[in-house]
Amino acid sequence: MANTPHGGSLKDLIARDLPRQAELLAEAEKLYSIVLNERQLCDLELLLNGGFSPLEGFMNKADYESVLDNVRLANGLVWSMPITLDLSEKQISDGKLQAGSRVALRNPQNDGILAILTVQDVYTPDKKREAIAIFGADDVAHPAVHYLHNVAKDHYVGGSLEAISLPAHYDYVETRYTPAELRAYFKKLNWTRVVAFQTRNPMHRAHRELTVRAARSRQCNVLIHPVVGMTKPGDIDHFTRVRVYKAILRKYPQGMAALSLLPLAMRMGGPREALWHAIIRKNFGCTHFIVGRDHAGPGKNSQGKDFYGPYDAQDLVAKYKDELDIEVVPFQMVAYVPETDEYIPADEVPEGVKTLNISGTELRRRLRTGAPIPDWFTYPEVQIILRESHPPRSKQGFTVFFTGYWNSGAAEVAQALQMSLNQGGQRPTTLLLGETIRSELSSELGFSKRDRDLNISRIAFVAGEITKSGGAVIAAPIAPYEAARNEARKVVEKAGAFFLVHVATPLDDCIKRDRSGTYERAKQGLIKGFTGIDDPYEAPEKPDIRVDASKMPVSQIVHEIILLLEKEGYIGER
Ligand code: PPS
Repeated sequence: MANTPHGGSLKDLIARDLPRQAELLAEAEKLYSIVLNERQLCDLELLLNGGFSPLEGFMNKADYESVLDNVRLANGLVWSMPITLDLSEKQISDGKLQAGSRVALRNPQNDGILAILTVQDVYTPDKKREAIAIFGADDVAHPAVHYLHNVAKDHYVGGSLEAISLPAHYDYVETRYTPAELRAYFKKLNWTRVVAFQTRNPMHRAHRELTVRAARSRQCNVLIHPVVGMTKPGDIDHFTRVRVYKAILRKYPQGMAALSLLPLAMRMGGPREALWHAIIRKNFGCTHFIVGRDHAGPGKNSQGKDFYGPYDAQDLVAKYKDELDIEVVPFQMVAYVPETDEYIPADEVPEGVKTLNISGTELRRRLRTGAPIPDWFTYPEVQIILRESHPPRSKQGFTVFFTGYWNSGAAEVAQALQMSLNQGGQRPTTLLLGETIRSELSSELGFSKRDRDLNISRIAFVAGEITKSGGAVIAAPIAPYEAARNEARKVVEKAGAFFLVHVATPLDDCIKRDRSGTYERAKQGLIKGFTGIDDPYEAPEKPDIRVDASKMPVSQIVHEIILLLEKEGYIGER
């Protein structure tokens, strides 16, 4: 038998409201509607499918206050995390929202209607108080406190939900189970004791070992229950992680473990989050839950100290143990002992015995540089998956972005650089010369500041997409404005490396070298707003390379760029 849901019954609003679906949808189409953000969408999904039982809607003021002050709902049931719907003043006045209003909630991905909320109350939270009560400090270094102050709107709207539809998913659909589905799955498998493992990271040998140890100690089956909603910014994307979990699953004895994805928006709330996670797992039918060291820890605060102690989460769940009805299995990380080639709990390592570990930072470094990752740390299958989505720099894309006066020599250098890179043949190379872009992408644009900025942002968009796909981009517009260049860097750096090369050939030399008479026509006013003549050029403050094509031959400039790319690991050994 799967565990009893928190509060006694599963609040599967989808199942409850299914008979009225058509009627609710017809009503919702006429109501004022709110398009949820990504976090609200995650919360809604778990409210609708019963993952947040006994909640049947977003918290009203009484429940919210009680959760803040007492770690309980107003009815006394243990609950640790506010589940609130934050709205702006404008949304509240546009929708004339007050007790009794009915509002449609829409999916931001496709605008589809998911639910109707019947408003109980509209209230204004004291965000500082919430930050301190829930996360322990009003410090925006904490991602959820940052969210609270910078993303969450000013008012909360409490109310009950009627379900119309769950958000559709298109990835790993076969591994997404609602609480009801997971309970049915456990029943089918005859699993009566299930220990859930929460994770937002790839799993390695150590995690396999600690989950098997937990299962052994409590005679359980294992549910790998990773969060695929929202995790800590900077985490490895869930697409990669799920491939890893699927590979890890094959490392458990046949029939011991299962995988289900949890569309939760984590808050990184340490102790309170651990309690919340335990309640959620109870709702998914699990009887046991592993709470590790520094569970859902957000890292360092703005003073450089950890927000929570390593065992705060375990201590808080222990405090509510009698009311939780899910057995928490506290676990320290296991450590690898090379001498015996085994993993044992870190606190059981005898004194003087050497252990090995690879930190997350060190793993990322090895992935970035292509340095070997030992088999004792992770399975070869996992390593292959991680390397596919984190290719070493020699396989990543990059953009070399030139800027300089017209006729500075940048175009010649750009073309020569393309030849040189093509000769190496490590990746496809795209040359985006000013004239090509002007004729292919920006033919309707002129040379006002606005048009030039738009031109550069189009180049940046294309460069970013190609860089993301592993190509090399060489772009050579005039790009006279620092802000537009900085913006281009930001866009491209989301996808890979960006190198700014300033071809700082003095204007006089650019004019002297001009055999087409373009500068002459600009001087005569036949071309208006020409860069350097009657339009500004802002030299970049911090280019990665600055060269003067009137003093250095093209081949030497190219070589300087090649040396930089080699030093940064983008070209060279393959
Ligand atoms: S920008 O500022 O980066 O958007 O400029 P860019 O796209 O590189 O455009 C440079 C080409 O446009 C011709 N041209 C002008 N340049 C600067 N100012 C004005 N007013 C202007 N009018 C036309 C310039 O000669 C470059 O042409 P190509 O064909 O590339 O040599």
